[in-house]
Amino acid sequence: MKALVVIDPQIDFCPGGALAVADGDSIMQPINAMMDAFDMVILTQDWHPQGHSSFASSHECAAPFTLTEMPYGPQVLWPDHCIQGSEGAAFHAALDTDRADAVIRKGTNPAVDSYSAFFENDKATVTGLAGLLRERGCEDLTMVGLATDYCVAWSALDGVANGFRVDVRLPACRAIDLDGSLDKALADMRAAGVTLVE
Ligand code: VGL
Ligand code: ZN
Repeated sequence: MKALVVIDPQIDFCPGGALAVADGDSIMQPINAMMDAFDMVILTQDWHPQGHSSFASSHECAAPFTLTEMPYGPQVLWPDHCIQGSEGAAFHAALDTDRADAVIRKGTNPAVDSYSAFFENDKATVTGLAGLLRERGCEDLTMVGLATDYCVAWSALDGVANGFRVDVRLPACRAIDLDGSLDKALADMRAAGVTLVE
């Protein structure tokens, strides 16, 4: 059984959004075209409460895209984005969401960010996705979405760590690329046994 895991295909990560990823909207149609080849389609949705601790605006004198230290490790501070119920948190209109078997929302704990579809950034709190996939007999995961170097990479690495076979289809991903983060993410995924498909 094969699942397509579509990471954060949301308005705020597309041009014009609060944390826009260059060309992010261009992956929606290619992702739609992939869906029929899979037994399951999972969507993740970044879903933060107002005042989330990953927002620069929640910290005094902190600029977006700078680093801070959280109890669970280093954390990039982001512009406010994907606020629960906001327009920017909605799925991009060009994505065919009807085919989705499940939607995993993440980043809801105000104190902990959550890049990965499996774990919050504390590496301890689970989303339940691994259990869902295992119970459905799914062992092969294909990941696409936004952003390659953050939520896609962290999800792919945690997928492999959870014992799934994972490939990432790079033409259906787009990156933020902050200070070399894309090269690092690609190297980390390769080293962990994620198959990168050009
Ligand atoms: C993401 C930064 C903050 C992502 C989510 O989807 O890659 N990046 N929240
Ligand atoms: Zn976020």
